[in-house]
Amino acid sequence: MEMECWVSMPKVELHAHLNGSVRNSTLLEFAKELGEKGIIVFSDVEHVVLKDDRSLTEVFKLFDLIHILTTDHATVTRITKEVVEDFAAENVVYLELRTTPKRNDSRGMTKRSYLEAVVEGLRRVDAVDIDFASTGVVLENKKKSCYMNNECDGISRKKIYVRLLLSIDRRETLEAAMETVKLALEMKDVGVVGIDLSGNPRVGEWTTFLPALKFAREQGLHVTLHCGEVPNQEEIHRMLDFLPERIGHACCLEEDAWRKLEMSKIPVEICLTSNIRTNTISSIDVHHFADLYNKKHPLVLCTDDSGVFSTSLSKEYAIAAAAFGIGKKDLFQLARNAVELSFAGEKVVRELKELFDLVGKSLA
Ligand code: 6MZ
Repeated sequence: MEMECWVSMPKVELHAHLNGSVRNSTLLEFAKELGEKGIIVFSDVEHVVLKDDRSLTEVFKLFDLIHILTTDHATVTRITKEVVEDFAAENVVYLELRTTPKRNDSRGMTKRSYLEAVVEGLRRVDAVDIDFASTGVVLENKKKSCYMNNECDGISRKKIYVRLLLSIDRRETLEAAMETVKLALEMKDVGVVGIDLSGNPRVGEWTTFLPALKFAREQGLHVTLHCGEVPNQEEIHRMLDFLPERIGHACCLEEDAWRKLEMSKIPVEICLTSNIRTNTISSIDVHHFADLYNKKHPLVLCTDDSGVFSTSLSKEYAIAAAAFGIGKKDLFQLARNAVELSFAGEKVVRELKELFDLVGKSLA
């Protein structure tokens, strides 16, 4: 099927890391600037940024590099704006964007000021209309908005809903994680809806963060965990016992953990290209997506790090269609079902479903 059909379909993105979703061209532009200032050697960085196949270990080395390139408020604002506009351009109608608030004393950056820079990026989005605040603030032109330009009358614009998840990095201390959760609570009115636990799965113990995750949940924040990116069965079991509202990846589950996942019905954020590129799954035909999909387990297709893995949500749909033989109508239904898995709340879920139903009618 033509790529265009996956691009034009409305989609929901629930697992995208901000710094992993930066365009290569933007990263290279930053690298050039830092190279000219003598802070880094441009050619070394260029080689790493443009490399295509990476192990999981190499991916985390690349994130350290990306973080060097993106550490100041103006840069964080710019990448946020670009990432949202890129997702909107391929008709992602709801984006739950996650990022790790970072403190950087040398730049006068606190976790709070980092997050404020992200929110400023949302405010600067101008290529499309954006709804990013849970209180319902919509920044839009006076023009009517709709999800696809080509279906509208030329005056209308695309619209994207954006909500934020704050990530706790497994390298952090419990104290830093608590700071992130408290920040999330303070920033609920600019669309922060939950907490994610991510970072190098071979680093740290997830139990370190359990008090912060429990606190988040008690305070009404939604929680999603990266679970089973490496085969640590003890951790996988304990994570599933915690009953997070969603988990990311779920790649390395042995039989009893797999059964536990199926029984629990915890929705899974599936990142096909990421899993294949990092060799977490050996090839697409043995990917657990097929089993979950056939068993009607709640799941959603996601990009993870569209910049780092040179992918897009449309490509992920195209890959699923080709690898598992799923037709457009069924993948449209999968995208529509994913609306229910968002952390955005009833009103947004209702509005998104209406939008999907409107488009669905035109497909029928
Ligand atoms: C685990 C990942 C990840 O937060 O700086 N991250 N954590 N597994 C993955 N699979 C490949 N991909 C990204 O975005 C980058 C950060 O997201 C997490 C890592 O902590 C990475 O440093 P932010 O915007």
